[in-house]
Amino acid sequence: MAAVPKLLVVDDDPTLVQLVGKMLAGLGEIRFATSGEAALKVADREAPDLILLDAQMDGIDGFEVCERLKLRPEFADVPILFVTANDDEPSELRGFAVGAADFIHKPVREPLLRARVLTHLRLKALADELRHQAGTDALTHLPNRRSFDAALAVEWSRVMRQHDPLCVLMIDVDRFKQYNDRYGHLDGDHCLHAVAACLRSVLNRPADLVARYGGEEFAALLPGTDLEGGCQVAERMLQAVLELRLPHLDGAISGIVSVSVGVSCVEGIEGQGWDVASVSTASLLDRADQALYLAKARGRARVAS
Ligand code: GH3
Ligand code: MG
Ligand code: MG
Ligand code: MG
Repeated sequence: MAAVPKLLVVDDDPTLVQLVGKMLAGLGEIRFATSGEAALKVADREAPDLILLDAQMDGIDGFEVCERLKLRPEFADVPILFVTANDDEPSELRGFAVGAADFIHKPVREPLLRARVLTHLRLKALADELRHQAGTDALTHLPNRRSFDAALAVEWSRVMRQHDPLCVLMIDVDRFKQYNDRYGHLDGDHCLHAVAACLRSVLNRPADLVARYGGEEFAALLPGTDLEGGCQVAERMLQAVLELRLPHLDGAISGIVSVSVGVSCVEGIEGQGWDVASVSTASLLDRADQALYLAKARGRARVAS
């Protein structure tokens, strides 16, 4: 969540939208919508941290807006507070059933509105922090394997829809067991931290991702990149790690830390659609692993595909 949270206020009565907006002054950046249709559009564009939603509206009503947003993973943690004139049990139950976090009754009273909004913003910040921590490796601050697998699943569905190429790199520090044996685990940790930052610095497209896949192994995901492009990125990573010149007397080359990189790619074959044997995330990862094994077997500190 950004330092200043975004709040979306939805009501088909423009006067009420303005009034509620005034009552929320200072709690965040406020966006407005005066219909369900507009609410869905603004929510999509602005990624709000909290939504105040009128239940009764013509067209798409609040219940439907809530239900539609809650079907999407990116809105799972966004609190939706219904603002409603009727406090009958069935409609409140219906609201909770479609994912409402809370109910606020009209006429809206400022102190209670602010207290409720503040409480839900605190919970949202906590949820964001937990989600971030669950997806981040504590030592290197890179995304962890869980994040990588989730990103791979998202990119995979795009590949199947749009027939864009997708590249995976497996990057493994050479002779790292000997590094720990000679320099100790603490220096080993520092080394992994430095290599991680270096790998990340090589990537320059916003959609590219490098994660700590496990131990001294990293994995990169390069959407829209073919095998040739992936091999170029892999070479840049290899060179960048060498340029760190981290001493490793038992290393694979020249007394410095190096990595080996395996590259695999999925690309549609022109006129034939997909190469069926390679069409799964498991086989994509498996082929990157096999390429990495090849790079190791050929002497390490190199790229193989
Ligand atoms: P290769 O060149 O074939 O990759 O050899 P290697 O020694 O790098 O491979 P191996 O899999 O035998 O050893 C990996 C080592 O990485 C062993 C393990 O102790 C070390 N390692 C894994 N995670 C960490 C970590 O978080 N910190 C430190 N210091 N060492 C780690
Ligand atoms: Mg209304
Ligand atoms: Mg290794
Ligand atoms: Mg390894």
